[in-house]
Amino acid sequence: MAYVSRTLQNLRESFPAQTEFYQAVEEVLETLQPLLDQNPRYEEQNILQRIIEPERQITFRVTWVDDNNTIQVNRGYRVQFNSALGPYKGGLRFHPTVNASIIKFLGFEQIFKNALTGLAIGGGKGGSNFDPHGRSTMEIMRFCQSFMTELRRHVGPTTDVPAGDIGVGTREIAYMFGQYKRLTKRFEGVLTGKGLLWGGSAGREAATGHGCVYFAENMLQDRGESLEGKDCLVSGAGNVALHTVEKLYALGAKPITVSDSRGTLYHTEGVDLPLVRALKSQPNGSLEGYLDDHADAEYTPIDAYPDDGHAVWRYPGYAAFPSATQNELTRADAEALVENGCQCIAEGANMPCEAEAVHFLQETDIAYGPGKAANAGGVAVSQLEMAQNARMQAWSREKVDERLQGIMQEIYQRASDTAEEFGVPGNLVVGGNIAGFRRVADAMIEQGAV
Ligand code: NDP
Ligand code: 2IT
Repeated sequence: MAYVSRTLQNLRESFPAQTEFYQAVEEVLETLQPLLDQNPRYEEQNILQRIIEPERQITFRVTWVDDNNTIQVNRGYRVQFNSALGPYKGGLRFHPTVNASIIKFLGFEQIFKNALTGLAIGGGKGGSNFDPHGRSTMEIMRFCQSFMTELRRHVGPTTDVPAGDIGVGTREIAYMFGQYKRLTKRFEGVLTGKGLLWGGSAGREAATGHGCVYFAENMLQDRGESLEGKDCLVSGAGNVALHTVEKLYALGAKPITVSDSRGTLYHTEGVDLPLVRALKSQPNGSLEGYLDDHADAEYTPIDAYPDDGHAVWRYPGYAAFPSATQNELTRADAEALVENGCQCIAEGANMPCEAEAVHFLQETDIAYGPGKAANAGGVAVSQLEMAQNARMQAWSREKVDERLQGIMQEIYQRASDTAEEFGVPGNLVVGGNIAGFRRVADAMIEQGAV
């Protein structure tokens, strides 16, 4: 049996319940055949089996006391997936759906995304099944402190440097940093996404969303197009989504949707960003309240398409920015987007398109920027934060933004040139995967069987 199918079959048999992890691995491996054919040493060195096996996986108990003095228990994770290119780097997710499959899929994607940035960072991911929704600030603080009490044994500025992801923003990073410092007596760059007063980088919070829009502009520029004056569909209403909306406005585009775990908001005039921010900054804030200020907007509850798909992708728009979560865009959604004239999809979220949607999109001539390339701006600016911390410097917002624009352009160029090299011009799934994989695999081979 061929190397790729053998590896996938082994993986499926080893972890039959880890469907998201399997999906992420299959999506990468199924694009590598032309590279493997060209370079038999990847099989000789058994790189596929080595690269899908995390170097280390840590699971731990997180015990904390809630506001009713009840003892709560959650599960904590850190998967240190691959350190061929640098210290493990990747976010922490706090969401009730977090399990080993989710963290492994995110860690696996992170390896190739980080490699594509061209920077010296390995891949890792972590988090907990803790649900921050409806929790008080004090509960969040106690949870973060307990989480870091264990995590600190495994992280460090040249070992493993976590950051945010779903449910983890500047506030959570701050509480974890405080606890790390208390336990270790070390004020150092062990986390990124820190506050600007204590070692954070200007522009990190906005970097994923802004970078994703820059990536879309790069794809479109090559086709003689741009986002200016165009209607855009954005899903999610968190860090990535709202900074995407912000940058779209800055470039003269019109974002007409946002969404969250309860529903989709559509406003043909363009979403009112300050109002969305105000609604979402309330504990458990809902987008439905938007209609009180804008009666001409439309709100659709999340379960409007119970069988297949999501309301947000059924509106006509020139470009789509899935920025909420994995598998939020089905094949039926992708078909609807294309049918309605969508020309560009840039993934702010990790693996937002189901496998069938990815396959379908590659057969169309839509400009499709997979997450490993399009949302790499966040982790890239995280690495700039590490560099600033190491030199005890703080760069201006303008300098960071300039670097971010340059990095997003380089990522696009790398993915696009590699697609061309392997005879599939414009296919950034193939180009991105091969370019990222080749860098990691070559470093692994040089470092020997470790
Ligand atoms: P946030 O927690 O700030 O926002 C997440 C948003 O997505 C919220 O609006 C949330 O809804 C919604 N959402 C989460 N889970 C679901 C779900 N199961 N169904 C529907 N909606 C959901 O997270 P981020 O913006 O940081 O992350 C969004 C995506 O971007 C994730 O895929 C993440 O992995 C990816 N990403 C993030 C980076 C970063 O720097 N933060 C970097 C690269 C990628 P609600 O408000 O109701 O909870
Ligand atoms: O998915 C991602 O790239 C992130 N959540 C950001 C990782 C980081 O270390 O900044």
